Amino acid sequence: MMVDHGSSGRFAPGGFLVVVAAAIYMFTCVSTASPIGLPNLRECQLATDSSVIGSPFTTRLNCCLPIPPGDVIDFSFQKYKNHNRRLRMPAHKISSDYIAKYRRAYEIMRALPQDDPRNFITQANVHCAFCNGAYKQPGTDGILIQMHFSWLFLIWHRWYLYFHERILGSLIGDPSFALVFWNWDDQRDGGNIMPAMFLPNNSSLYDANRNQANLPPTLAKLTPVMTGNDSEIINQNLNIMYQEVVTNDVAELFIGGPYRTGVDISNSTVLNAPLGGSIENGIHNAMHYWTGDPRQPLLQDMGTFSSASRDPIFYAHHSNLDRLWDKWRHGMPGGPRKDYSDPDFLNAEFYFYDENARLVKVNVRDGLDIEKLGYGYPDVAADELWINYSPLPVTTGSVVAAARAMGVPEIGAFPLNGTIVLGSAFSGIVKAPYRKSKASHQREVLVIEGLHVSRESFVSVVAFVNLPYANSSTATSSAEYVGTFNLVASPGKTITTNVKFEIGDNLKRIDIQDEPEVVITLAVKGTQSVRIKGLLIKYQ
Ligand SMILES: *[C@@H]1O[C@H](CO)[C@@H](O)[C@H](O)[C@H]1NC(C)=O
Ligand SMILES: *[C@@H]1O[C@H](CO)[C@@H](O)[C@H](O)[C@H]1NC(C)=O
Ligand SMILES: *[C@@H]1O[C@H](CO)[C@@H](O)[C@H](O)[C@H]1NC(C)=O
Ligand SMILES: *[C@@H]1O[C@H](CO)[C@@H](O)[C@H](O)[C@H]1NC(C)=O
Ligand SMILES: *[C@@H]1O[C@H](CO)[C@@H](O)[C@H](O)[C@H]1NC(C)=O
Ligand SMILES: *[C@@H]1O[C@H](CO)[C@@H](O)[C@H](O)[C@H]1NC(C)=O
Ligand SMILES: [Cu+2]
Repeated sequence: MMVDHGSSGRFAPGGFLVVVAAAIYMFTCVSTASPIGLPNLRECQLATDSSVIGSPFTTRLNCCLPIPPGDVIDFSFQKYKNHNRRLRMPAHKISSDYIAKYRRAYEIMRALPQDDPRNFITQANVHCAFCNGAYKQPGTDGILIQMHFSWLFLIWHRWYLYFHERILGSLIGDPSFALVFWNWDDQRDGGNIMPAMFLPNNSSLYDANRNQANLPPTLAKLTPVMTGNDSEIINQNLNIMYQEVVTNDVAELFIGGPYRTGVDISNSTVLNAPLGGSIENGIHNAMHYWTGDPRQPLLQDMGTFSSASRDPIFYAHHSNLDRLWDKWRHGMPGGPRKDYSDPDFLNAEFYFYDENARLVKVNVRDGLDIEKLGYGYPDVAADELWINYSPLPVTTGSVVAAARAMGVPEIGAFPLNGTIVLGSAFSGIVKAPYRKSKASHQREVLVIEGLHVSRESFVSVVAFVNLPYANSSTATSSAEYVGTFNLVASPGKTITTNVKFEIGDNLKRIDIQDEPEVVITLAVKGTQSVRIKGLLIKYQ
């Protein structure tokens, strides 16, 4: 049901449908918690994006990985200790010599035999295999492994890039070779366009499957729907960075929620998927969407997980996410922030191929300190622009009374409100708990409960407070903007998850932090129907 807020009045509630909450709320209980372990690589199945009937893409979905001869190696720091430290530079600032070296490394990688684990397509298939359901979680009845939507997202991709970088370096005989990072968050010094090194069509760094409307000088847009002139886009980008990286300062909100053996993320119709963190659900998916080719059914290559890392720009994109995790951890005002210390996080294990084409076993714990892994990032002066961004509100005072008069409904926590189908935008009045109950270490958090999406095409849900007339192209530069949940397409699959955003900082800036109720608006981009079970504001 699509409803245009603009035409039906400033505070119109939007289209929604409350379905009787008769459905039984099902949890898949995991009796003994345990970390995600290593799959049996001999039990591989075709990855499951294949329901796009008639799409030529279906033939590309066997991403089962080769099993090299010899024993699996345990990762050790010792082995890598004497190599040069690898400094990852911003893609828009490296020399032509460096670009030539980079091209050469990818040329050699692309030319390796197909059954070589270091071959470019096999490297890309590692992502497909662990993100599109080729392998099962050990100790379960066939629940698939999924390296997105949880606390494993950042660390798994860090290890993925770590070995990819070592392979490239080894192919050109340069152990100090480092990936570049795509500095799309830089809104001042030229990082926020597609980096020139990936553009020439005669290079190993080129990929034809990109959005041709987003070539330079088009500015990167850190949410999928963004309008305005360049300076407005820059302010929106800065606030998106501020909201995702600065105010979401606890591990669950930034890194993502717990993912343990027995949890099914891959195609969940019941609420047992953890949540992705702000950086994953927000900019990470937004930039996959922005780069992917709208001429392709699933916005390949970057726009869907099974093909994303067939574009060399993928590794530069993820390198910036990795940099921002490190920045979040060590470089924010207010002192260092904490990763998880839960053993089910620290002891999760993954397989990767090393530069000798052998299978290596790594764990989360060993990957948390990039110094120990032998690489690093330079300071980026333009980070200060988003760290110190101070979004101004566009509203004055609470709009709850006016919204109520216009018929905006009260929405409570599940199960009281059942299933709500969001139209193009949905607004509800939500109770805000009394602040005195808040402990100093706690964050005030909006929980979008039981958000359910089928993944036939890209979907985005943009959240605002105190802005009941917002829609998916409303500017994200003001203090009313809370955050965005983006989801790349994966046909045949669904996801049901709670989405959380820190909102205490927003409420203070609007000066409605003591109000007993606030108006929450969820604006939807995309053609898929999006359902939620309830809205809740709490401290955690
Ligand atoms: C590659 O780019 C050049 C311009 O730099 C253009 O003339 C040529 O048609 C392009 N080739 C392909 C295959 O796109
Ligand atoms: C690739 O094309 C560019 C122009 O777009 C040209 O300057 C360069 O020499 C070409 N390189 C090769 C290896 O053909
Ligand atoms: C961009 O738009 C804003 C708001 O409409 C306006 O104030 C500003 O002057 C515009 N800037 C440019 C460079 O056009
Ligand atoms: C549930 O939603 C309805 C609107 O359909 C609203 O009137 C009611 O107050 C809500 N109840 C709770 C407990 O949120
Ligand atoms: C979306 O909201 C903006 C204000 O945030 C308004 O200017 C615009 O007209 C709205 N668009 C639609 C389609 O309602
Ligand atoms: C996902 O789950 C739905 C509902 O249980 C099912 O119909 C569909 O076949 C599943 N898709 C895949 C790819 O397993
Ligand atoms: Cu990924």
